[in-house]
Amino acid sequence: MRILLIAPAWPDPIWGNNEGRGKTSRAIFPPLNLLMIAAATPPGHTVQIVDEGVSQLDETTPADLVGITAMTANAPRAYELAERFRARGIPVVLGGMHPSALPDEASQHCDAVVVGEGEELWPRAVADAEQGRLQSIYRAEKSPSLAGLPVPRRSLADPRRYLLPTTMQATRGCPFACDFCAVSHFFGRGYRFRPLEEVVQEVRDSGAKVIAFVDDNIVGSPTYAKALFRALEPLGIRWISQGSLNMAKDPELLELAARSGCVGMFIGFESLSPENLAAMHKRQNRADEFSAAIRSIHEHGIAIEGAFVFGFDGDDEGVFERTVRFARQNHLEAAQFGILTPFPGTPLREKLEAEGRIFDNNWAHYNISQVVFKPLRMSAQTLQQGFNWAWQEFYSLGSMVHRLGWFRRNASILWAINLNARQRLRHFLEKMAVTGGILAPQQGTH
Ligand code: B12
Ligand code: SF4
Repeated sequence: MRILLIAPAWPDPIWGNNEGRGKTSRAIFPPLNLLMIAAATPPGHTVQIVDEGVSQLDETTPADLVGITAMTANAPRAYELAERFRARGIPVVLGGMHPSALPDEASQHCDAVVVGEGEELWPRAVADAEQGRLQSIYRAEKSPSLAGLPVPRRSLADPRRYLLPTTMQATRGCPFACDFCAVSHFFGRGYRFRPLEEVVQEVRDSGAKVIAFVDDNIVGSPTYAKALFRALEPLGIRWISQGSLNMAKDPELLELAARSGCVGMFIGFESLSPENLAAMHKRQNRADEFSAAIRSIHEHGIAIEGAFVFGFDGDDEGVFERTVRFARQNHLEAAQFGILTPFPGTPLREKLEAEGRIFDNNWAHYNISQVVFKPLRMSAQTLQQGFNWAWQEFYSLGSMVHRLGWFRRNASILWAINLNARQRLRHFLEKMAVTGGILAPQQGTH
C-alpha cells in the first residue's frame, strides 16, 4: 500500500505551524510520533510523511491508507483532513493524544482509532487495512515495553525544516500525576525506560551532535537517569530535555547530566503558590525551594526554560507580575507562560466540568494561549490580558539583556539566546494572532 502519514497544522503561528505555507517554513521538532509509526510499518509498503507545519499538503496525493496524528489543539484540522480523504474512498486511521483520550469522538471522523502507543497496534491496523477489514478501535491491553522499539525513520523528515531535527525518547510517562497534565493519563502511571544500549546506539547511528530528548521527565527515575547520563558522556553530544525540579536536590545527578552534555532543561514550576501546587497534586515542587533549586542547576551550567501556568483557583490578578518578577530575578534563561487548559482525560477537566466552568469546547483553542474556562478569582479577560502581558514583559529586550548578561557559561549561551529570540518571535506572533495586534502592553492588569 501507499501509506500517507500526516501531522496536521495547528492554529498557532509560533511553534512552526504555518498552515502549510511551505517553502521557508521551519518548526522546532519533526513529528517523532510519525517517524516512529513509519518505522513500525511492516515491510512491503511505501510511507510518506507530510508535516503541515512546514509544508503544503497535496490532498490529491495518491494513497491507499492515511494515518493522522492529533494533539487536542490540532484535532479539528485532523478531523477535517480525515473526512476529505475518506470522501475520496481512502481509509483513515487516527492516533495520538487526543484521539486516544476521546476515541468515540475521533471515530466519527475516521475508519479506525489507535488508542495509546502505536508501535504494536499500527502493524495490526495496516494488516487489517490491506485485507479491507479495519476495526474501529485498536487498543493495547497494557502499556508496551520499550525494549526493541523501532528506530524512527528520520530520513522521512527534511532536517533543514527543523531547528532541532534529532529528537528521541529514553523514557515514557512520568511517575507524578499533576491534575492538569495529559501525560499520566495517556502513558499510565508506570514510568518506563528503554534499555541503555538501545538509546546509545540510536544516538550513535543518528550522527547528531545535538539531541532533544522529548521525554516528559528524563529524571523520573534518578537511578536510570544517572546510568543514562554515564552512558551518554563518551558520545560527546549536547542535549536538552524536560525534567521535574526535584533533580536539583541530587548533586550527583546534576553533575552527571552536565558531564554528559546537558545544556538546557524545560522544567515545570507551574506556580509560586504552595496552595496551588498542593491543589494540582504537584507534590514534588516546593515553592520555597525554587530559588535554591534554580541556583544549583545553573551552577552546573544547565540553562532553564521554566514553565508557569496562570489561572489556578488560587491565582489573583497579581499572579502575572509576581511570576515574571520571580523568573527575571532568578535569571531563568527562558520561560513559557501558559493558560491553564482542561485537556480531555485530565482530572482538571473533570473538576471544571463538574463545576460548570468550561465555556469553550472548540479544541482549536486548547493551545494554552487562550482562556476556555471561568477562572475563580479574576475574569477570563483579565487572565488573557495578564498572560499576554507576561510574555511581553519577560521577553522585552531589557529583560533579555538582564537575564542573559548574567548567564555566561559558553556551553549554554547559544542555546539560551536562540530560545529567547524564538520566544520573542513567538510572543510577537502570538499577540498579533490572538489580539489582531491591537492590545497595548497590559500594564494596567495589575
Ligand atoms: C515534543 C512536544 C511538542 C513539540 C513538538 C511536537 C511535534 N512536532 O510532534 C512542540 C514544542 C512543538 C509542542 C507544542 C505543543 N504541545 Co507538546 N508535547 C511534546 C511532547 C513532550 C513529546 C511529543 C512526542 O514527540 N512524543 C513522542 C511520541 C513517540 O509519542 P506520541 O506523540 O504520543 O506518539 C505515540 C502515540 O500517541 C501514537 N500515535 C501518535 N500519533 C499517531 C498517529 C497514528 C496514525 C498512529 C497509528 C499512532 C499515533 O503512537 C506514537 C508512538 O507510540 C509531548 C508529551 C508526550 N509525552 O508526548 C507534549 C504534548 C503532546 N504537548 C502538549 C501540548 C499541550 C502542547 C501545546 C498545545 C502547548 C505547549 N506545550 O506549548 C503545543 C501545541 C502547539 C499549539 N499551540 O497548538 C500536550 C498535549 C495535550 C493534548 N491533549 O493535546 C502534551 C501531551 C504535553 C503534556 N504534558 O500534556 N509539543
Ligand atoms: S511532572 Fe510534568 S510530566 Fe509529570 S505529571 Fe506533572 S506536569 Fe506531567
